[in-house]
Amino acid sequence: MATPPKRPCRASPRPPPDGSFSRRERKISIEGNIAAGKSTFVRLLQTASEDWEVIPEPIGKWCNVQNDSDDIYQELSSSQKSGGNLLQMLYHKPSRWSYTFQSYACLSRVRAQLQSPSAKLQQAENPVQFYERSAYSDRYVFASNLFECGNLTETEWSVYQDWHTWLLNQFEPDITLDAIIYLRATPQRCMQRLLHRGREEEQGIPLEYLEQLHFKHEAWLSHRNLRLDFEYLNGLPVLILDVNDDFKNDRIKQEAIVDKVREFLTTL
Ligand code: UDP
Ligand code: D5M
Ligand code: MG
Repeated sequence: MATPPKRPCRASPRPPPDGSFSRRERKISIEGNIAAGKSTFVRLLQTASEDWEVIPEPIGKWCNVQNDSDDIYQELSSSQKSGGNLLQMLYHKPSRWSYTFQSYACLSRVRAQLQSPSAKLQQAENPVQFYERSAYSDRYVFASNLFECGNLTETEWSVYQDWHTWLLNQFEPDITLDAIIYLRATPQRCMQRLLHRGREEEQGIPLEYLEQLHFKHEAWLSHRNLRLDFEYLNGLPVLILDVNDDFKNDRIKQEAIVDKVREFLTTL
């Protein structure tokens, strides 16, 4: 007889009344500053195990916002279909676009975090979904910093926090994370990688912005002294990986990193 799985399969998207809900797959968010190396890291994880699935950040959507449910939209040519570039708009005029960006970023993160595991992952023995960032970094790193810099007004920040808390609570436990992996690099190293990557929208980002985001990450995931509205986040296991030295083209470093991830998973 087959041994029953340690964590029973998800039968319905809602918890049973006795609160015994659990899902098989682990959900782990990969956090870190802009250009720290998250996408490079998740691509590495994707190839490291059949049991691991990666959900990248939906940056393509932010750079080309489209309304494809609109009837008129269906009749447009592809050049007419090209929508707004919200990331560019955010960097160009943050005081105008921060709130809009945060609404769309959060919507796309929640959608991503609700994504069911692929058919392949459902067959896996120890399935893990790795997300490139989460709805929590949206709020506790980016939105919070934009507010402190005056790019979200008091009213926008209050409204945002209100619906963010409500929305995420509605979708618990489906979007609840099991752990976080924090890729830590100095703001200077991130700036170097950002320039090397050459994403057009980001070329005017000053070092100061990366420093602000770095301090937010540190407070949240290293010192763990940020006040968080979601109680469970305070006790969430966090693996900190130093990625200041290049790992992209170094097989030995990559193997060491993957080993650390495997070891971390055994502790969850
Ligand atoms: N990169 C690098 N060495 C590393 C990791 C990343 O040169 O060890 C480069 C990568 O090729 C890219 C840039 O740094 O050009 C930013 O990396 P990525 O897009 O993975 O960062 P993210 O913004 O997703 O954290
Ligand atoms: O991040 C992708 C890009 O998107 C980078 O310029 C930061 C930006 N980003 C991501 N999430 C947010 C939120 N919530 N607010 C503002 N800006 C955001 P990368 O680090 O390259 O993966
Ligand atoms: Mg990325």
